[in-house]
Amino acid sequence: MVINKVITLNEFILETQKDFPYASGELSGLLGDIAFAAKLINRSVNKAGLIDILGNAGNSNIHGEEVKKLDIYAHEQMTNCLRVSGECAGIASEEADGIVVFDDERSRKAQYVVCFDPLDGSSNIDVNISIGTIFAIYRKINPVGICDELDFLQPGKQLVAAGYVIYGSSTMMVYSTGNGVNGFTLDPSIGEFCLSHPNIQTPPKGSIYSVNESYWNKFSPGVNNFIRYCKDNDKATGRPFNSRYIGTLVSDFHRNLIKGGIFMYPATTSHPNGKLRLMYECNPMAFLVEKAGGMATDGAQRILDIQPTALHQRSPLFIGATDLVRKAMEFVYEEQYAAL
Ligand code: AHM
Repeated sequence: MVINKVITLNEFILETQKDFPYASGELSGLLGDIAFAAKLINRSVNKAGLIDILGNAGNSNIHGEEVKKLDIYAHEQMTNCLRVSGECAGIASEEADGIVVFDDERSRKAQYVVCFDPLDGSSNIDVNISIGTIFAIYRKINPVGICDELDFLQPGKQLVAAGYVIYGSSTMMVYSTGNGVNGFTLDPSIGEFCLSHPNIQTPPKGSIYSVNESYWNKFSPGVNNFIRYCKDNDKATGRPFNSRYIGTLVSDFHRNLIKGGIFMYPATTSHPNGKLRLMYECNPMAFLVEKAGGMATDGAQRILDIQPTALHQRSPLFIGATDLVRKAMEFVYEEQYAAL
């Protein structure tokens, strides 16, 4: 009989973080706090159809988008778990206009700040399609005193850790502290995330493309030419590629990470900077994909090199298997050169 040892997330964090350069236990604690918040969010997501938590909260978030009750709940759970931990100096969330500074005695000494999208893909909540939570952890620039906005406005290459939780057919947390990407599936019977996807590497060659094609008349010709390339017949490269689009970044990204593909949310004529947020959508996913052997660009530069200037700034995003992202860039650059 083969008995596989189950490694829980907490065991894994403790084991891997002890060699971390700044090991003080703070980062381990933070990851544990985020996992705990995710369990609370997961509990509510699973009950979404049962209790009166579905539907609009009756107001808009700071971007003028419809806010669901679960968005607010998820934001509060993440914020509260991080606030009481004393390991986080402050947060930036999609659901908060500015940063939230934790000003109690312990948090003032904390070395990390966290950016998060508490519930990504919220328009999919009502229709029982998978959604997620995305997080990005930075070290404070100035170790002394309370945090300020500059502690958050760091390029993604400065990230200490990033990850996401996907509330799908099972609930999974996938994260990296810079050394490998690991996935943990929540076992509801014991309430623990257990290591299920060690050392995730994304296939270098992808065969899936994910983009909201309904914007085709708002994309640049280069993007449309790449989409056409994906649809063309070509035995040698295995085309046409499969088109898959869920409309939840976490879910589209997760599938492509495992199976190999490209996700795109390019600039459109109505959204010249794309739709997705740099700080808590593009950066954490770019960090993960690079650690898993893939790449991420905004069409002009590596996502992780972008110097942010505003908490909620948007960025175009091309992310996934290296061969497909490079191929997409060939079409984008061709268009740019043709315009010179
Ligand atoms: P949200 O913050 O309102 O959930 O929006 C973000 C989501 C992403 O998860 C997803 O990739 C994208 O919006 C889908 O947008 P669209 O419906 O324009 O294709």
